[in-house]
Amino acid sequence: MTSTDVLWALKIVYTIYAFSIISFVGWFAYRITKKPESYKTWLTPKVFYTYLAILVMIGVGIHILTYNKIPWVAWELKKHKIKPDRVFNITVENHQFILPEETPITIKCGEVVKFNVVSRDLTYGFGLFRPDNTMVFQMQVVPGHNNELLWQFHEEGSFYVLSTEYSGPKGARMRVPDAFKVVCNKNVSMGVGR
Ligand SMILES: [Cu+2]
Repeated sequence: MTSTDVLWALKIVYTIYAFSIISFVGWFAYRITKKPESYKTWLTPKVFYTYLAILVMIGVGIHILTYNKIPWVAWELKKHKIKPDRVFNITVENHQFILPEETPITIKCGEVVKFNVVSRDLTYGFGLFRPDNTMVFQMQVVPGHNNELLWQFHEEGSFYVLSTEYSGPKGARMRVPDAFKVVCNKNVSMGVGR
């Protein structure tokens, strides 16, 4: 499954789910505006709570079934067991990303890299994007914490960094063009060159 397929599936699933929840609110509005004498309805408390229970089960179910489809969640779940090949310590301050090396920073295909992003003031986002503006991954950068993300690149190209979290009007300009460059050596990826 590609990320485009995943996005489509998620859009459909969550649209249906959102409408189910809206119908729940609709039920409440219907009940509250009705005159007490006309209270005979098939929508009894029993039906109401059964529907609520089903919604909760579906909601939890969607998360359990899809967590593996979101590209960075699998890494998130096993990252404590993985030793990265390279670590990039990135600082964010005054609406600016401070990268540890001169850009573009070159990464090899297959290398496990850890992005550790620390904010000195606001909550930001750390997102990595392809030149066609599709997203590779993103995470929230909360001040006072080590915000870590593990990644292994399998695609060659140049990637830019953009904050994915609202941090005031200046946040929209938090873009580092060509921040990372991924180089895939065909021999290495075929297991010959090492
Ligand atoms: Cu969620």
